[in-house]
Amino acid sequence: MKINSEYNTKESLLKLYNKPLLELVYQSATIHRKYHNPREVQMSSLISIKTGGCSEDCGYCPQSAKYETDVNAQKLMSVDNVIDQAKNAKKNGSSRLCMGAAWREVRDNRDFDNVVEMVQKVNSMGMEVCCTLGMLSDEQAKRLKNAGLYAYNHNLDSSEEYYSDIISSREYNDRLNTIDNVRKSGISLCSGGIIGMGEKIEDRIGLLMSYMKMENPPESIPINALVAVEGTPLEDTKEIKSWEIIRMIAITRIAFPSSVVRLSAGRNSLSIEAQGLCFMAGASSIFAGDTLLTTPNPEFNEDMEMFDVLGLIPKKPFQDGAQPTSHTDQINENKKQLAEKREKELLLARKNAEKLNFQPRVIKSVDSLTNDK
Ligand code: SAM
Ligand code: DTB
Ligand code: SF4
Repeated sequence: MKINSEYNTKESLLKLYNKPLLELVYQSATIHRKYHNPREVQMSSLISIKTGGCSEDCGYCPQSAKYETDVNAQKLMSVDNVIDQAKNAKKNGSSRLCMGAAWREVRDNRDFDNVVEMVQKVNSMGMEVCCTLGMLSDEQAKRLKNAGLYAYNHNLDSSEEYYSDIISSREYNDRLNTIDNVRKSGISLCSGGIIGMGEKIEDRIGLLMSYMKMENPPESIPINALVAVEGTPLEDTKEIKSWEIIRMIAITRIAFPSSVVRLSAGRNSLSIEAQGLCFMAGASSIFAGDTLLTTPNPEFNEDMEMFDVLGLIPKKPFQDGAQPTSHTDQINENKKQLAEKREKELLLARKNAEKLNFQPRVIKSVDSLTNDK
């Protein structure tokens, strides 16, 4: 069941949100175990393949070039480096890899060509590959799908009403357009939001209502709690209480019974008990590893202890959808063929020069040409 039509209005969702906490958790846990294995939690790893220097002004984000934070802008990581990190993540039990780039939008350039290659290689390792690269055209979405991308993450982050309070460099509709392009390409959609940015409860409900209105709501809904970072406009925002996260997870689970609800950023301030209630309420995924994109996350060993204490088991890949096939990427293939052709031409030219006994002119050193000595 994609949506729960009992809760497809703002009023019904608000009433649900305000239910006595344990009643709410009991209701969401009941739905959760009907649609999911309650012991399974997916470990997903994040790699920040392109960090910092982003032209957008998202008020929560330490990677925006508009704010002075500790994040230094870096170039796109190399394909080899990404694959090494992906192998390590797989070895540690992650079945999904999410590659994030601090881009406003994807551009058709060499960096994107490399991201396409990363997608092909990680998919061939048998992991679910997810990308979050900013806005995407329909052609770019098709190219990623062809390369074997499993999911695309593009968050609406809050309600349409609250959006302009946190971001001025793009509009809600821009996000919706990318979501549309992802949908048209057939890539699985991961889209959710952040709570604890100073929004009202109605804005949290508004975020879910945006997904309710979709013909095809997201298969994956990450719920992030704001990680307030020094230097960003939201640096002094008061941390939200764990039960607000639990409530948000519970209503998301009830409203979208078959989607995967992800307990995402903000786990560093949650006890094992609080996280346990999040899993009970319907979360079935975490980001594993001591760093999210740029901010801290619980250590791998702490999470292993938590899995042990709570009796959780890591979820295997492709339980909710088949592994995509990676097809040849024509742009990268043409580039490769051109490079091979050039290499052959160069080799031939060298051979011909040797045949003609061509001796390159030896240029005398500058010293020997001067009369200074
Ligand atoms: N640039 C791309 C974009 O904005 O879609 C991809 C990367 S962006 C960092 C991915 C998501 O990270 C954002 O949509 C937001 O939900 C989340 N995020 C960023 N900074 C955060 C913070 N300080 N606390 C919680 N979540 C955050
Ligand atoms: C999502 O919703 N949360 C993740 C993932 N999708 C890309 C990112 C969280 C980022 C938290 C801030 C940081 O580490 O920079
Ligand atoms: Fe850029 Fe994404 Fe951060 Fe916004 S959230 S500033 S688009 S990296």
